[in-house]
Amino acid sequence: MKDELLSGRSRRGPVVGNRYLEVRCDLPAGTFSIANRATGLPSLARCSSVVELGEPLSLTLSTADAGFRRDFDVEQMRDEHGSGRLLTLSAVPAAGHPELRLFVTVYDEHPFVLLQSELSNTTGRPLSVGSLAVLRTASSGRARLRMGSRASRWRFYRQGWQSWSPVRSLSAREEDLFAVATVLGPYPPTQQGPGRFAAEELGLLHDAGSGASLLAGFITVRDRVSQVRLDTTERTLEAWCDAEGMELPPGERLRSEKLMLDLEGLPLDALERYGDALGREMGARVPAGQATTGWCSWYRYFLGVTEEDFLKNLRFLAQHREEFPLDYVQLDDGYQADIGDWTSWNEKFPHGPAWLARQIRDAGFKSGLWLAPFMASSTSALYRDHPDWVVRRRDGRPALAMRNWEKDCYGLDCSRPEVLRWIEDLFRRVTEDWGFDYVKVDFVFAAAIQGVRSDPQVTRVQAYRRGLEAIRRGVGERFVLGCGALMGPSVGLVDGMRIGPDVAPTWRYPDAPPGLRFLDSMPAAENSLRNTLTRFWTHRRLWLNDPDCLLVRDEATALTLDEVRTLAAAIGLSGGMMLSSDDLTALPADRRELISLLLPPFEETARPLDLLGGGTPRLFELSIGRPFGNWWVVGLFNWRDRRASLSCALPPGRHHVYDLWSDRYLGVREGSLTVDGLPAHGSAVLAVRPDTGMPQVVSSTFHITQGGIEIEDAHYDDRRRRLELSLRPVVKKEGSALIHVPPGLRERPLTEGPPGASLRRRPDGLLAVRLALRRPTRLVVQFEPA
Ligand code: 9PG
Repeated sequence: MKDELLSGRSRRGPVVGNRYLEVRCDLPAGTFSIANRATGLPSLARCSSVVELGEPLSLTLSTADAGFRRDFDVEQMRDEHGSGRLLTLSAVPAAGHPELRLFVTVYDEHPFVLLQSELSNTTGRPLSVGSLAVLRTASSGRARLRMGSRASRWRFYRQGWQSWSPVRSLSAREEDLFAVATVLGPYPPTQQGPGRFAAEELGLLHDAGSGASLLAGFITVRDRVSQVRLDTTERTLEAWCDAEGMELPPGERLRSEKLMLDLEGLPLDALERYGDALGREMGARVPAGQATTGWCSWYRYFLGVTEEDFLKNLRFLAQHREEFPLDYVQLDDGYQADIGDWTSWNEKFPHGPAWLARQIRDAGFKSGLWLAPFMASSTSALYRDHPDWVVRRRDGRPALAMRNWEKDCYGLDCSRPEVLRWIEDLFRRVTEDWGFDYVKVDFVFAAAIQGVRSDPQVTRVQAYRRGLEAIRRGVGERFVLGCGALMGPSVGLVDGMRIGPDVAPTWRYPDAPPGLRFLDSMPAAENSLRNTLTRFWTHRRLWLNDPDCLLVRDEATALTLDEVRTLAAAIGLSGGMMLSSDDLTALPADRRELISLLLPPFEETARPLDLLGGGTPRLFELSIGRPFGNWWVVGLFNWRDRRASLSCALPPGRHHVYDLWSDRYLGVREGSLTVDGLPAHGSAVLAVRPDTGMPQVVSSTFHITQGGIEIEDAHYDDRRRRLELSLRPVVKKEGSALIHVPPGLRERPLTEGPPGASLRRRPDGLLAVRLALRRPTRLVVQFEPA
């Protein structure tokens, strides 16, 4: 059996593989090598699995240690990812030491391999376990990590700890992103120097020279803080799980999280495969249908929000339901007596929670409420009454989770059953007694901070998940939006997830002290936008992405119209949640239209084509396929502080290109395209459609997708020289279908269309059919020889 399941067997040990990759074991050496089968790159040679043990043994155990007796086994397997083979390598040491095991799964149909390590305490005494490094590549000689070219051609995309952690790719010349503990990263940052990176849960290395990609990511994150560490100067990679010095009793086993190594092809595809696998393993909750929409009080009223501000917007929404058919109306921070005291509402909300939720319901919307349920401020009644409920430092003092609201805030100790009961009861009260349908649970990273918890056998990630599970028990199937929330550990427990730093009515964070290293994560439109693009792959795989609110106002803002449009373009093309956060009563008509242009959210997701290029991606491409035709909507973003020209490659063939923001027809293009003079922080939203040589739609201005929702059918009947369109109403009612008419034809007056529809030739030659789309509409344009 063993032999049949092997792909081969070398003199030194078993080999398993599939058509994409190969894993070769060297039993005498205790190492394994993994490489792409077709190209040999990436190549990770002579890897080992390593465990760090704490007191009393204080030693590093590696599968490659001398003195081990090593063996292997192979079996056929099948799990949620598919069928394949499981290779088990065991390293059995001399008496008195624990055993190490490595599980290697190769699937028949996937270009990735899964690795998981296990420590068995066969010593007869308790062990303390520091960490489990599932994978450590060779640190010297020819066996070091190979991608094909010099490390100067490498770029590393790295996942961040939580919602607000900045995410982008970095070159070997750059320093790692600065993830200040306790908020943005799991540990106090260390000064590592350029080219040394520690990614949370997932890192993707791409070699621009060879085109090779290597994704290393944990597809379970239920128990341990897990990192992928890359050193481009040493050319080493390590995938590592923190065991927090926990005790492993004699006879028991401890496993690492499951690591995926993907060695194939295009970086964006690899990220999507990783998201799919993580979602499958962790049981992702992904609400079906269009992404959630709503209105949120925070980015207009901030802490000053009053009941009257809120009701004013609620009334406006009720009166303009057609224009703003939003699902939820959500109250954010500012109602509570203190952080932790969620059931005492302050004097700005005289009627209290149940009354407010009822107003929202009665107005015909679902109601949402913000809470920071895992935090307690030093001044709160919660902390006064339960000082023992917070995570502590070793010296016994409460550990600071964060300073905010001009207060010291602590993290709740979710290893305590009484804390979990309090959380569950709180959320049952919020939903069942008060009547809220949606909760935004914010600053939840606070449950996972480093520190001492009452149950020393509960890890940071386990405590965090127990807290989220308690929320879930309290709210049932209602919508939970995670915010300030850990990435992997939240999968399966939240429905929606904030995937970036806060947006703000300013482009860049204004008064940063010089040298502030976490500028990338401060509230600013620019920072929020970056992650909307770079975390595209989590949407609908792990949850619904919340790219944060759309701000379109022209009062109480420093954003220019170009910046507002850029925000709308990124949110709209992302397909993510669409939450508005303006004083709606103060919006002029042209700004209101920017909200309706994004409604309903499109069900597919754009991809940042240059994610592994430098800086923030400039190309965000949505591909739309319909029975009547395929097209692309391409967001082109100018992140620079001055006017710039931006280019993008086009698919093969001739294409009509139209830019929605400038209302410009760019003509028929082939090969590539340059948009000149994009304003600072501005964007273009290009509809790119293959040229049919016949009359055809080049854009529709009712929705950001330029036809993705409103065009049900479009075809040209060559024999009768008729262009026939079936349109269905969307939220924006007034707009145009823009039609290209090839030379030799001219239009006749409209034969079929809604009353009031008009035909006009634009100076650029496009035929504009202006119409109001209030019901399903058929439009027929008749042509004749010119
Ligand atoms: C309410 C807000 C909004 C917002 C959340 C969160 O100091 N900080 O690092 C910090 C980060 C984020 C933040 C506030 C402070 O915003 O993302 O949508 O709900 O809380 O206080």
